[in-house]
Amino acid sequence: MKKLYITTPIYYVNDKPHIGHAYTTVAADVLARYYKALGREVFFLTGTDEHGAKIAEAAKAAGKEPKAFVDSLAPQFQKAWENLNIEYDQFFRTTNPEHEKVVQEFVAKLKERGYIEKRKYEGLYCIGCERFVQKNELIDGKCPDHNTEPEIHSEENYFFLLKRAAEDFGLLNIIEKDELIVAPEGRKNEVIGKIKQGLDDVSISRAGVTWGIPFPGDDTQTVYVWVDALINYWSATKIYKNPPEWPTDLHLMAKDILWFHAIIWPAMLLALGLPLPKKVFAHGFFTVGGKKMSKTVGNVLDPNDLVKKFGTDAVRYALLREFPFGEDGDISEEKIAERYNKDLANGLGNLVNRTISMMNKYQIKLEIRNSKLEANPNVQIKKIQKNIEELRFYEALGGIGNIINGLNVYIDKEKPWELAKSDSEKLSEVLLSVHMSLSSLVLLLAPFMPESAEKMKNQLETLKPEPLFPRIED
Ligand code: ME8
Repeated sequence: MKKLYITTPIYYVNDKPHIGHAYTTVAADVLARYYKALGREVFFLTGTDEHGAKIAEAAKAAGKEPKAFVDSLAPQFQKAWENLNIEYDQFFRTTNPEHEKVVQEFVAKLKERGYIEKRKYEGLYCIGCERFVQKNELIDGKCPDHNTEPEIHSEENYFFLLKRAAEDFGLLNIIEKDELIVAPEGRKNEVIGKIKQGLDDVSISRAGVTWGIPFPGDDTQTVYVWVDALINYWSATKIYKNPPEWPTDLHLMAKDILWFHAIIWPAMLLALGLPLPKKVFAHGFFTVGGKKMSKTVGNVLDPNDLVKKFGTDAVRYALLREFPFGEDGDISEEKIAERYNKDLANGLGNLVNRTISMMNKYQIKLEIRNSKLEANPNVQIKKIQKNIEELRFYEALGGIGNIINGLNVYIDKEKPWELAKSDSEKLSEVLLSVHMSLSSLVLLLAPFMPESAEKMKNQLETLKPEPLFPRIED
């Protein structure tokens, strides 16, 4: 079977990583780990987007040359992913010289096939978004995402003939028929609606930006950073020793960049006669403490700080348990702390601890029983697996939470401490069935909380209890 090829966006290195980047990356890691545990080979790609005006400006503001600047930032992403226990297969950097070659070849082929044309263009450009914006997207003359006024850019550029490519290859039909799955359903409908409104061709070179890959055949221009960035997914199949096989199975991202992944990228691939990604999934955008994350507001959450406070697994868990993956939501340190105490310390941690402690106290030996287990969660497990496979992480964790609560209630109902006085047979059965259910939960928890699941497994095997998630006071 083909290696499952999963990607996150490659993040801009104009600043250090924040919790928004962590969100997508953790989700991708959960999926990758889930499939690996099932024995499937997986290639999980993440990385950094290092060219373009936005990065050049940030470098200038930091008083550094762009290359030195990106070289200092890319490792910060790698470090953050290490702290979050992200098991990616390759970390892609767009300044990799081998990638530059692939991009030039890719663009040159688009030109050869007649999908690139030189045109004069004037428009409003938002550097924060790294794209031309339309007047009707602005609020009080400013980009709503970046709260800055776009600049007027007037230059001769090379254009990718998006409209022609989409029409020639029937992109609309491809998306409607799920030959390229755009998910969730609501996003698919948005994309279809936008295609039906009509597509504009895309300027794919920049005359004024020197920090980029020289445009093939015209080194007065550089390749538009978004084109350079999207090609990373293809490039990865060319430049590594143990490469994944094209096409990608899943591109994960937030809704902010779905347009690039669901329209522009597939259209470029179609124009080159390359197979399309199987699925593009756009999750929601979250605010922090009710506000859009921004330096000015001062609510940008650093994943490293959160890991220090709550531990790797609690951060991974809390991110995906706060609101459904496809929807917008809100997150904050307080919410993570609450989740931690409620679900992890009082819920899971307490359940594991009390079960093992009672097994020790009442000297219950570990043995496999054929008895009908009242607390057997098999049916729920199937449902949870399906939820993970369909990227419903929130619901999957909700299902796990229900099993945990169910087991706690089961113990309270059966009262092992009373059975110990009257019915030792039943006592063993109750505790062993909880123990067995917990053992099967380990497999489901492992993709979300790899370290804790491992600890839990060891404790269940050795019957040596230790608090998994000590309560956080304050
Ligand atoms: O767009 N909520 O990079 P970027 C949820 N370099 N997810 C969030 C988020 C939030 N508040 N903020 C950021 C780029 N993200 C390009 C991508 S790919 C070929 C090039 C996550 O650093 C989410 O995955 O702006 C979003 O799509 C991505 O970070 C944008 O990262």
